[in-house]
Amino acid sequence: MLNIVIFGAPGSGKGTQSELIIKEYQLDHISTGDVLRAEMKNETELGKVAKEYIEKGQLVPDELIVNMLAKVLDSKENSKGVIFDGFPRTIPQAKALKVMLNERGQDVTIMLDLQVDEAELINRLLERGKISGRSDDNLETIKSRLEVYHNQTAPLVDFYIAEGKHVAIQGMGSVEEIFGRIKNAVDAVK
Ligand code: B4P
Repeated sequence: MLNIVIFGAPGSGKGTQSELIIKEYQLDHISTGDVLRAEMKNETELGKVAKEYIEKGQLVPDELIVNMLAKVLDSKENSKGVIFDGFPRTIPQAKALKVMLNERGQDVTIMLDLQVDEAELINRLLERGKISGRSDDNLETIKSRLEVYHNQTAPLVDFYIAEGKHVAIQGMGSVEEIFGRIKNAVDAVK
């Protein structure tokens, strides 16, 4: 099993690179952002709660995310491995993922930490906002998302360094260049 956590600030290229990784390694993809946006679109109970947090640039509470993730993970039982995109985003989520995978006789294989300058992140998200229609791709919300990232999500780097799973990936440059760096890192552990 090849279980990859793709990690980085908002706009660092997690979703973009995930698509290429899935094709290359035939993995299943779990994007908590995509699942939440589908719940919002379908106006489910979870979607209604999530909307309130996402529109403010805040994280959806851990308990809701972990329950949601457990259900999605059960639906991927026979896969060659999973790419976790946008999850975990907090230390409690990382601990919960470890328990969930260990219960299934698995673990995280590698954590790819996409490193991108802040000005570039803001620029990418503003550009995406022009076409995505996403309610969180505006300057005010982007600023809160970046602050939340620094306070709540960035500490995960130390968690995965301690686990011996962390690999830093230079996330500036063309999509293809960055994917080349990712392939080198994944091929070294698979
Ligand atoms: P996500 O959907 O995970 O969104 P994201 O971090 O904003 O985007 P991502 O990093 O995937 O985008 P990408 O860089 O690929 O989360 C949205 C919200 O959902 C969160 O703020 C939170 O509220 C909630 N949420 C999700 N997961 C949660 C969790 N686990 N716990 C709690 N809450 C959670 O793309 C950005 C843009 O850059 C694109 O337009 C792309 O085309 C462009 N781009 C990518 N690579 C590029 C490159 N190399 N050069 C130039 N442009 C590039």
